[in-house]
Order: sequence, then C-alpha cells, then structure tokens
Amino acid sequence: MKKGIIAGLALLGVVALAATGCSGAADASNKGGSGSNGKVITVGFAQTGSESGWRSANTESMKDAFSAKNGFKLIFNAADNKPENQIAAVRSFINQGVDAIVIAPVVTTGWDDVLKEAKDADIPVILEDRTIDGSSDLYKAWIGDDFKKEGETAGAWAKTNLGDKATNMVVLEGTTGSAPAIDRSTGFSSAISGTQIKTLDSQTGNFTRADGKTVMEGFLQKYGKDINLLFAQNDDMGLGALDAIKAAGLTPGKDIQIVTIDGTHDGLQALADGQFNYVVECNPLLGPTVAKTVKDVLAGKAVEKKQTATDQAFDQEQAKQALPTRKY
Ligand code: GZL
Repeated sequence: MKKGIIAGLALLGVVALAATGCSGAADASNKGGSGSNGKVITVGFAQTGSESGWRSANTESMKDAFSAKNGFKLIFNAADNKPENQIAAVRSFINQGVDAIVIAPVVTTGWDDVLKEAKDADIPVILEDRTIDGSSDLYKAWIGDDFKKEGETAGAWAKTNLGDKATNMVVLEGTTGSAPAIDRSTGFSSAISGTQIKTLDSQTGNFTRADGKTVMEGFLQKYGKDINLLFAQNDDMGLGALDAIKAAGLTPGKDIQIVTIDGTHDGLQALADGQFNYVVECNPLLGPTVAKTVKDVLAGKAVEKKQTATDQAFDQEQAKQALPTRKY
C-alpha cells in the first residue's frame, strides 16, 4: 500500500522499534510493494466495462494474471463504459493507497488531472489496451494492440476484394473518442484511398451487439440493397448487424460482405460459417505482460514505454483451421 499506509506502518515501525529499543528504519524497501520481497502487491484496475466478447477475454486475462497466487491483491472496477465512472475509480484507488494502478481508458481525453494526482501520490500508472492523449510522462507504460495497423489490414482486404468496382460501404464505429475507434478509422481510410469504395454512412455502435444491430437496421432502412460492404470495428457490432441483415431478407457474407476486427470465437465462427468475409485479430490476452510490467516498475526496473501485441488476420478457410485451438 502507499504513502498514507506506509506512513502509518513507518510510525508503527518506529513505535515498535522504540518500544523494543531496536534501531533501523521502518521497512522502506517495501515502499511501492515490489513483490520481489514477497510482499503482496495491491493493484487497482479500472476496466472499461463488459461491452463485448473481447472485453470479457481481456478481463479474464487480467484477473488471471493479477491473482493472489501471482502475488497480487486486485481491486477491480468496471466503469460501464462511462469515462466519469472510470476517473472516479482511479481516484478511489489513489485514496486507498494502492501500489499501482492499471487503466484501460474508455476514451483518450480527460486524463491529465487524475493521472497527475496519481503521480503526486507516487502511484505508478500502467495503461493496457487503449491509449490516452495525455502526456506520456503521466504513465509508466502502455501494453496493447496496434489499432491503426488493424484498420489498415481490414482496409487492405477491402481494397483487394472490392476496391476495383463501385462499392457502397457502411461503417459501425467503436466507442466515440476511444483510441481503437479513432485509429481503426484512420488505418482503414488510408488503405482504401483511391479505390471505388464509397462510404454511405458511418455511425457508432459502441462496440456492442445491441447497438450494432440497431444502427445496422437504420442503415438498411435508409440504403437497403445499395449496401455492398459493412466494416464493423469489432466482431460484436458485426454479429449484431447479422440479425438486421437477415431480417431485411439479405444474406450476410454475400449480399453484404462484412469485415470486422477482434478475432473472438464468435467472430471467427461467423467467418467460418460464411456470414463474415474477413476478421482481423486484436489480441486481448494482455494480462501476463501487464502484470510483469507492474512488478518491474515497482522493483525500479526500466520498462518499455510501449509493448505491442502481435495480431493476425483470417479469411473463411483460415478461421475453420484456427477455431479448434483458439484461446478466446
Ligand atoms: C480493442 C478494444 C476494443 C475491442 C472491442 O483493443 O479496446 O474494445 O475491439 C472492445 O471489442 O469493446
């Protein structure tokens, strides 16, 4: 635990020392709970929420990595995708005097003040999954996936398969203001530049199946059979859109081709079944790397500022091969 608790322990230590006439400082080496001396490391983890299959896999990976058997006490908060909830959770972690804070930021903005408070409290912050706009000296490291590259990979598939003919596309964007939504849009747009792929409409589906379905219903009411391609910025919105496409009497994967990002089991199953046409992976199994980074930071070791996971991509045949051994 941190300053307030350390001070208390130090005071207790001094009293105890004075009482026994022993000398020696209170165990300052435990400041920051390095874990290397066997002390339990208390970590506050501010997760976005539980909006998608990807998020569930990421939460499971983090909880497994930050387990008691690995030397941690995890204080977990899911913010229901509300940035204000997430900032309140981080403030609570600071007040509890945790040893370290891990955040998967819902959106990129609004972090400077609370991260300065964490820095003033001498509590290191590590970002996992999504990034922020704030100054990089406000956090020790970021571990996640290359969202811009994911967008480029999805766009390159669209360019190869549809770019040389008039193609009308609709886009289901991720959470507005989130790093994956911003960077996947940038990457996809750059990849299809100069092709005959035209964006009819683009709207957030908040990375959820329910909103993906609702927004796709609106697109179909407005554009109907004119839609040739759907770019869904995560599997879950694409899976929600399947229901809307079928309800409109159209065949997903044929009447409307679908490219998504995440690579969850359900996404790859839809791909293997021919309802999706291409899926780009975004690896959610970040827990072990994040946990090691927390321990290294607390032990005073130098850590990489950016640690990027490796992603692959799948067509329908590759999905059939991959499904039996997928970990999420
Ligand atoms: C990407 C992650 C996104 C996923 C969605 O790293 O932040 O959030 O693509 C999830 O499925 O909701």
